[in-house]
Amino acid sequence: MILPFRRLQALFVLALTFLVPGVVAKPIKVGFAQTGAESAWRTANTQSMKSEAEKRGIELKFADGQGKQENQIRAIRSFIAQRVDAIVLAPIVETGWDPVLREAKRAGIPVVLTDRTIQTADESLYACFIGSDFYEEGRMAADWLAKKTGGKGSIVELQGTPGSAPANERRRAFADALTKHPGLKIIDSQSGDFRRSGGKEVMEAFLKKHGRAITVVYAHNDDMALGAVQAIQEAGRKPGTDIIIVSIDAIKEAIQAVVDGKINCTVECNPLFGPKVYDTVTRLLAGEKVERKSFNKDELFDSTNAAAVVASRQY
Ligand code: GZL
Repeated sequence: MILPFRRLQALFVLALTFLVPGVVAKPIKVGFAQTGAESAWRTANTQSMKSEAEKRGIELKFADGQGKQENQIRAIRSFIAQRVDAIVLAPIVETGWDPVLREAKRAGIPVVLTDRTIQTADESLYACFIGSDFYEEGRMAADWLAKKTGGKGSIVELQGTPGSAPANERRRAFADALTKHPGLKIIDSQSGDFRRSGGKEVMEAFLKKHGRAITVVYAHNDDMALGAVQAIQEAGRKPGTDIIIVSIDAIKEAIQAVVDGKINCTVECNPLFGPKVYDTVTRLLAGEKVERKSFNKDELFDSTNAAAVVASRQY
């Protein structure tokens, strides 16, 4: 296997640091293009990436995409110009990445996708994906709901960011699972963009439009679920009792809401994978082969287990 020049260069420096006393390895330089700061999950993910880089002495160039793909593309071009050793990308949406990832490939800079996946015909444009299995999360949420409701209910769905892998997969998985339960129907579905304010506003509109017909909320993330809790309370109804709420992320505030009976179930989507990302980057730069897809372990929290874990939750 012929390694690209930059990889050989990195290996040469690495060898030098072991063979020649006093020669110190230059820190790995990583460019990280984050989606934005739309939710508590995202804040925890950013914190994990920043604190772990600091702990390992990795020079992290951090770019906040502020919710826009063009900002992330601009950041990747800047990382290429700065000749970083590796690029980490949490792609806000699934499509439109090939041109800029081809530029990174031409520059010999490996790209690691974290958190969200992309759609591309050219699988060589990125080295690997590290994140959660969104389809499995949607399936777990639907199966839990079917058991909780005996397979009956009128559901309003709060979707995540349009075009994003988590929104697409969580919606598809939930709908697929519901085909086994004809008594469970999605009566309305709209994006709250993974934001608490978005969840509240969309839920207020749903309550005005459907009133007491709504018996279930399925939120693609906890921030929107917590916004919906607020809207339901302001409408004089009891979240978690009058309306069952099923969500995803398992942020600490949502698990506390499960303990308080305001949210009924949240499926974990662990954001604390900074260590796994940098382990993978280090192995890539050493010329090692890495797993193409590495899924984080996610579990489900409801009234049977939330109280036991809430105090120890790290995000
Ligand atoms: C999932 C992540 C989603 C979270 C949201 O891995 O992409 O984006 O579920 C976050 O909270 O905004």
